[in-house]
Amino acid sequence: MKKYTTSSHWGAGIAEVKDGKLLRVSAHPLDPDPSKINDNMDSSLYGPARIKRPAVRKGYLENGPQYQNNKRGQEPFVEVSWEKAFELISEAVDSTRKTHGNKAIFGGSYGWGSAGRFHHAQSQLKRFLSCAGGFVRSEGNYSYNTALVLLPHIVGDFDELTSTATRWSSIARDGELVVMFGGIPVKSAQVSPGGCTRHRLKDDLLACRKAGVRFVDINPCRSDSPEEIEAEWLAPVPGSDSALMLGLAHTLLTENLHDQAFLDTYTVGFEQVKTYLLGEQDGIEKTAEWASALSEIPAERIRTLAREMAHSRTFICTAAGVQRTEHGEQTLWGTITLASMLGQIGLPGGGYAIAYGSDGGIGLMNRPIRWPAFPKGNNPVDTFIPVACIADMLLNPGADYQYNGMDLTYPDIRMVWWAGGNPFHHHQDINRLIKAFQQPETIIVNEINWTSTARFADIVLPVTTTLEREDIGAGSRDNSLIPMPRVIDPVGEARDEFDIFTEIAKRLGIGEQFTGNKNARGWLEDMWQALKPESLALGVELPDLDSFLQGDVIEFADPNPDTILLEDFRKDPAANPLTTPSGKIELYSERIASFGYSDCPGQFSWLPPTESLTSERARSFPLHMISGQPKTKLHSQLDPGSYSRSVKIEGREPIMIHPADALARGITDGDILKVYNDRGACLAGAVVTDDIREKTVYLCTGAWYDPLDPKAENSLDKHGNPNVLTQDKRTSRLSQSTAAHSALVEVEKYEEALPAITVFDSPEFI
Ligand SMILES: Nc1nc2c(c(=O)[nH]1)N[C@H]1C(S)=C(S)[C@@H](COP(=O)(O)OP(=O)(O)OC[C@H]3O[C@@H](n4cnc5c(=O)[nH]c(N)nc54)[C@H](O)[C@@H]3O)O[C@H]1N2
Ligand SMILES: Nc1nc2c(c(=O)[nH]1)N[C@H]1C(S)=C(S)[C@@H](COP(=O)(O)OP(=O)(O)OC[C@H]3O[C@@H](n4cnc5c(=O)[nH]c(N)nc54)[C@H](O)[C@@H]3O)O[C@H]1N2
Ligand SMILES: [Mo]
Repeated sequence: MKKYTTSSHWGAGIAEVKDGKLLRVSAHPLDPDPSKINDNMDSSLYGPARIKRPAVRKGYLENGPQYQNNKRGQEPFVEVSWEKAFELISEAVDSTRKTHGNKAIFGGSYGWGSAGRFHHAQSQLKRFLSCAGGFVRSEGNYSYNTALVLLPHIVGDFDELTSTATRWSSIARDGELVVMFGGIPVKSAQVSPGGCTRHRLKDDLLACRKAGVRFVDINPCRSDSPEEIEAEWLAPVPGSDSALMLGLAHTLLTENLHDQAFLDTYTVGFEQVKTYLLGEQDGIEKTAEWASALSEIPAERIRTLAREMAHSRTFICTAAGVQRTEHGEQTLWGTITLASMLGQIGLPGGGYAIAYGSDGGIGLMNRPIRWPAFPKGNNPVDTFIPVACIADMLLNPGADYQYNGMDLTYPDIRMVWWAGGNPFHHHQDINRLIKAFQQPETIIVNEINWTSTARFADIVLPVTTTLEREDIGAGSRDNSLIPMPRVIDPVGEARDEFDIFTEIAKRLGIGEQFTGNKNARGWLEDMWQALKPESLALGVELPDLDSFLQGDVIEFADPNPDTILLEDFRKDPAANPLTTPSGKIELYSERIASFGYSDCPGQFSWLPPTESLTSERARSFPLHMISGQPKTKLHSQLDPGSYSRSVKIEGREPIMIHPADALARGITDGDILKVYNDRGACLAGAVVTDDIREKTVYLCTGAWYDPLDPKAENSLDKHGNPNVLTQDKRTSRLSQSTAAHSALVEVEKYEEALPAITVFDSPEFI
């Protein structure tokens, strides 16, 4: 047996290979808290869902491209040679750009793909499409998009702020109280884009607890935060965090517990906050009682918590998931407003953080240098969409919409090419997405597996996994270089994306432009050489590329172990102004106010959600569904793997439900439920537990969409994909982010014979 170090988004691992076959990927010995997601690797690598050969949808092969009313997802596929696939694709790219221009090609291709600096699927596709004349791109992400758009207006660039996030070590040393909106899901921090060598969050949290730091977890679900931190659990109505924050702020104000000196020196707009809290703007005073009615947290606890926060060194952390709700911008503006009133921003152990726990790096580690990347080239097309507008764009060509102060128009898309993402995993309201996916003339998907997205394509290209190609691994917030040697031969006829795009580029006469006259090894060599001088300056002498690939991780020193967010700004705000219009924290933003968006006014506000337990709609669908990240996989990746399957109930994704809600519906633990609303329905396996608040259910994302009848409209999903239930509505016109966590459903026991899961088999071929 041979062992090789390798990397994935869930960390460095050891690939164990015998007779050319992967036996398993085991934990890296340096990792104190390795991810079990690795346990899926061997079982999903060779399964029937693996794409073995290029394939074309029958109707597309017979009739060619057609605009609108396609039958994607309903027809069998025909396996073809690579040569035939290249020919069809070259024709489609060329005719699309000649007839409709390059702005008819959508290459947004959102998704996580795999670790590795060179074989990054999205970069490969984007470079190719740029060379071919350009494409419509997407902006932002599904993760923390409101932060990406809102924060530059009110405090600064989000990526900059996360790379200077206060370290947990600072909280252990100087903090007393951590108030967590959305908890601190250690399962989420097992994942880090590009990988990491050590998973640190659990140890860092335990160190805080040992040092006497107290935790309050404001979260409809208890079990997402580790038990060992002994957090007090407050379970609000999902989507009510902004109301709760206003109630806390009202207590701080009316009991004179706010730090007026901090507010005067470092912020603008507190006067507006004050008038809003006191009800002078809308006639509603945002008292603890008012907040309690919306959040169901007792008013007295809201008041005492506000006092505890004012009298302690307090750190507020808001999980990314909390902004993935209607008006999600407000939960972040609220976090910053509250932290400003406490006046501890920039002090050790105090202040705030956004998206701690969403990533194994934030607040824990940083990269020592900017790792090299495969250059995407210059895209000559400047049309883009906010990433979550994909279905809106495909369904409404030519329609006007607003985004971050801009008036934009949706392009008329004729060709979609996806590489490294799974929109049938990540997008909301899959039944609407299915309609959107019938619009374009051609859809091409590069994939490892027969995901639902691949099943809704015209041309499907099988690509290699990280274990079948060589690469340089490095996490975007990690301090190590991780070798990624090729450890097995490609499965079936799978090819590397670089190789695929090289072939198509040649046919379009842009071969040299795409390859830069280098093969994959040549690119890797150049990237490796580029790392050498900077590494040397940090005291690390890199070996040659071959020795690295056959060797082990190379760790650098932590570049900024003592970071405290906005420390310099606090010390000298005149010398270190923020990048906001005023140079200060903007509790009222004239710029945002000037956009005139009723769904995102110029200051932190409570905007009642249309889908929540306090909305009218709860009469028809009385349970709030949260759809967070799955512990056993990364999104939809490795869903056919053994660890992912081990938690399923009769093959269905588990759904958490409170004992009272279960009892009222005659449901017992282990029952299969039909989860439904007016957008769709899916099956899921009941986990009856008081770790979830009443009237709330929790169905993780990640189960591959598996329709009972692909030809029926709004078919039942047999497997448990929450996105057949979520709404395809944005947080606001400001950021146009996903509001996935705002969804109401009803559940009932599924009494019919259980249909078999078929999405893990290959589709029908003729
Ligand atoms: N309801 C609900 N929906 C959500 C969320 C939620 O909280 N609730 N969360 C959202 C968030 S935060 C995110 S980031 C998204 C994630 O959504 P995605 O990033 O789209 O999900 P993944 O399953 O990671 O999809 C990656 C795909 O790339 C494929 N892949 C891996 N490596 C390669 C490669 O080298 N080449 C190619 N061509 N393909 C490759 C994998 O097989 C997989 O199908 O989901 C979002 N959706
Ligand atoms: N194992 C694993 N780890 C992952 C991923 C994965 O797929 N699997 N995905 C990665 C990605 S792309 C991302 S963006 C991050 C996301 O990381 P997070 O955003 O931290 O994860 P989520 O599970 O979406 O939500 C976080 C918490 O918000 C809580 N929550 C939901 N709605 C509300 C609400 O209305 N109020 C309050 N107070 N809490 C609420 C949920 O109960 C959950 O505990 O995770 C990353 N890590
Ligand atoms: Mo994400």
